[in-house]
Amino acid sequence: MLRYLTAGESHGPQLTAIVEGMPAGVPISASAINRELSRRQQGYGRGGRMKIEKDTVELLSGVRWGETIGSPLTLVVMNRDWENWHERMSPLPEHRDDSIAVTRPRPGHADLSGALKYGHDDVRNVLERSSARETAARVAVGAVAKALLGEFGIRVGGYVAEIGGIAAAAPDLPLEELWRLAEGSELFCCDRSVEARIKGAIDAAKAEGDTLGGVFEVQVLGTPPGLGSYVHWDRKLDARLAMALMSIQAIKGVEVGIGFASARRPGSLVHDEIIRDEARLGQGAAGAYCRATNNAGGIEGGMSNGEPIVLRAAMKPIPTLYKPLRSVDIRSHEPFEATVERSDTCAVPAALVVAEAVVAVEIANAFLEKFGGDSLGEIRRNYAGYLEELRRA
Ligand code: EPS
Repeated sequence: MLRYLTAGESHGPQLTAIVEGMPAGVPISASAINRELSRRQQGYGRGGRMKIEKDTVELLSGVRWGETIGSPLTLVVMNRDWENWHERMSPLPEHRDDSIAVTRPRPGHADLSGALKYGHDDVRNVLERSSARETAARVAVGAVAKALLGEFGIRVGGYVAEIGGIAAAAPDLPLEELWRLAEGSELFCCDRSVEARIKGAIDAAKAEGDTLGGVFEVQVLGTPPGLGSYVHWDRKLDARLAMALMSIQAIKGVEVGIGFASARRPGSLVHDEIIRDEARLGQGAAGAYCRATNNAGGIEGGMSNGEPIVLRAAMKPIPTLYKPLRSVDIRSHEPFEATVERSDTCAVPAALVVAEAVVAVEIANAFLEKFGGDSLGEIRRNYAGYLEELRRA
């Protein structure tokens, strides 16, 4: 089983992730991880903090001479902004300074519930960890998972489908071409014709002190049928993927395949007919069974069915606004209207990169559950045996 923990505050010295369960022999390069970290920092609509940070990973354990050795990996991403926060985020009691306490919770953030839950009267103790800065650590972990999946021809990618209510349609092209189109876009979307409109909407939101959310789609190509299981609720692949996506800061909804639209159609227009295509034997992982459509988004009964896995997620607008929303000071109990923390106007493209990472981790975990071994070679043997069975099925 692949599992990980992250630690670190947004303005603390560093983010740390420990990844346990990676088999030995998987090639890992810091540059591949850094590529993902850099993607997460991009996207039109980011704020001032991204000009300070230049995220790169340090591999402190579990990798030797470019390959995993089976022991836990330690991944570290330093916070450059820490330079400006040494005393304000110091672990030392002599640096306590009550005059800098944050007492004004922002609507939409973890601020108020977090302060009530942990008994804090300084909201900074909440917002430092609830901040989406933590997602840099998850993207580093996701890059490791992508490296493992890549050894078996499984690829994870995606694009932004909508920002601020403006849809960016994906042309009818193979998914990997759509990923390439998205890669060349500042908005990570595949429809150049709406880019100027979306950027204009982000600029207008920024000028008004407002923020914008959106929708993105993540796809997984090359999964064999049978990842996850129908036998128990917490083994269902769709449930695990939905949890992973919902765990990303600001995500409010997840769909698998056509998702909510399936509730509005009769069954005959939802379920994907099963066909056989002998020409597919020997190509990729799926065997000869395939589907006429992919409304299920590649998952039926909590298991992958061999079609591309298709997930969509909705991100709310970032709640740190320059435009005032009503709130109440937690010490004076007085209402107030304005609170300003530096913020992004739109982080939907960044959230897509985080989503790819958390999806890659869940798929890698399900893959290791089914084919797991202690080394890449052992997993390859297990996987080859299953593919052989699929070819005969
Ligand atoms: C965030 C607030 C901003 C964002 C941050 C997430 O940080 P700051 O308060 O330092 O300006 O920049 O995102 C990141 C630091 C990042 O790496 O994505 C928040 O409140 O969630």
